[in-house]
Amino acid sequence: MTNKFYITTPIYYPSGDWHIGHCYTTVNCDALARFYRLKGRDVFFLTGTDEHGLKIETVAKAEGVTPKDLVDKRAKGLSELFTRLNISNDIFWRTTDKAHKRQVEYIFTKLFDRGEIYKDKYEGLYCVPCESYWTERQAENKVCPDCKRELSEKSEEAYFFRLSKYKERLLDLYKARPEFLQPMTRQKEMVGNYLKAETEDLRDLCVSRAGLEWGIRVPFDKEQTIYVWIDALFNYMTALGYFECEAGAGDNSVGVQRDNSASDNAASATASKDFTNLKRFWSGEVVHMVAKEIVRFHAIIWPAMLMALDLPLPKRVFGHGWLLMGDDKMSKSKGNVACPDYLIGQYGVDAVRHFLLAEYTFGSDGAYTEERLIKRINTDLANNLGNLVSRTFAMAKQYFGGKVEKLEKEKAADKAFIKEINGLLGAVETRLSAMEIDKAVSEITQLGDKAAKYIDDNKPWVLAKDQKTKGRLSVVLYNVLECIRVVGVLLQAFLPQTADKIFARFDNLPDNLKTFGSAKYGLLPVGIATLEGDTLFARIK
Ligand code: ME8
Repeated sequence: MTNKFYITTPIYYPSGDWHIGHCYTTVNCDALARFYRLKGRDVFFLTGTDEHGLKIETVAKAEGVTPKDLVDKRAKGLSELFTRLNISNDIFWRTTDKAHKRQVEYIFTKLFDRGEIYKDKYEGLYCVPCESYWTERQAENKVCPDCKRELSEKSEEAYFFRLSKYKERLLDLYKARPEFLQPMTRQKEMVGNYLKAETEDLRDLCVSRAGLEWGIRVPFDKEQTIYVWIDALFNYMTALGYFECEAGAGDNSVGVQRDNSASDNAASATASKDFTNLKRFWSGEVVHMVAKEIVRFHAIIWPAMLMALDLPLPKRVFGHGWLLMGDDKMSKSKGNVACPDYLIGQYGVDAVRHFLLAEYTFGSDGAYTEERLIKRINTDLANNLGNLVSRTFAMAKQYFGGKVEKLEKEKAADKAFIKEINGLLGAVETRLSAMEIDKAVSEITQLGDKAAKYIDDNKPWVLAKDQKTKGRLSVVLYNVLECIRVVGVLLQAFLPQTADKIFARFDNLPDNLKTFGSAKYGLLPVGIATLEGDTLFARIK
């Protein structure tokens, strides 16, 4: 398996307030990025903003600012929100970046030169908010199949991409590499609705708009602006500087400043990456995480464009479900959103992260309510994890003066519990490779439950009553402390702040006992001090 792992969120439209839907995808990608980094893989994690198009122009006009001012402000807001959420992205990529623009112009010209793009006249039904054309058959009652808003008639000269040509190759792709598009339900939707639709054939795609100010112009026809989705999809490669040499930037590096903010048009990136080698991430394991409404763009249009350029395809597109408000998708254009900053302020970063990771079956829709969030925090974090840590460290203090002890060997009766501790990393990894992110997290909370049961079964408070069972008492506590340390090791991928708080309860825990290699029983040194600390998660009333 390749060591390079490149994971992307969609690049988000800065056309409205950011909400927990955007955080949902990003936190889940963050868990994967962190997990594989801790596994020792070379990871690149992209998120960012998709800043061109009519929608942005319209919002800017309504707010009385320039599109550039609008996107600068909103991109900064999102990048700062992600910092507050402890997102470990390596880059915050923006499509108004000069390096992106230069590469998109180059790609469009190359597709035209290859005959993959041609000029023609377009007449059809258009959805302004989604920036998509629909046919009469697709759009019943002239309503957009995606956002359910009214479509308008539009006729224009435009450039077209020969999408229809790729129908068979896309079907072959799904057949040969079923992992390319997951979950399988999305694959069935793509085949049934677009690739083998009973009603009509896959049609060529209109890839430019006349008279749109805010976008990247077609380099050889300045009246035309490149369709925002083409501009946006290629961000996954322009961020790696993939076309920089060919586009004439003169070297193989990303043509961006590398500071850590998105305040101007700089991309944020971690200083440790070897930037001259970024391009190579495209030949590693590439995973695009998106929600289901944009699967069509990522699993049909995107691979077809890559095929047209004879470029390697991503390994996997995963289309997760929606957070709903009632029965409706939570969405900025509908305004029915939950505000991440309010939730972070109210419940804390890791509580919000945990909710977004654990509450919903990854891949399916789920309704959002604050009550659900509170219940999830109380069950998994306050009652399970928080309680386990408080109880165990309190007993270590009470019975052994705050020191790790192990006065005898473990017994045969401990084997099952130790096996669970040793199996945690593997169980989590298996879940993650199947994109069962919620289940990966529940492997950890389930181990917390097992530890609580182990304590109840072994009754340390009874063992403590008799000097003769002090040795056994030390083993029982040692086993649970080891379980907590191993849980901390795994939590670094999901709840990094909580992992640090757990580690801080052991005095000067060596760094080598925080690595994935140390996620096994028996490494915690005897004699290390156990410290007092605040409750990890308070119960919410
Ligand atoms: O589509 N539930 O941007 P966008 C779950 N710019 N996820 C949600 C969500 C919800 N209710 N609401 C939003 C775009 N998301 C394009 C993408 S990519 C080349 C261009 C998340 O701001 C989810 O990841 O509309 C969804 O696909 C994305 O935000 C849509 O973001």
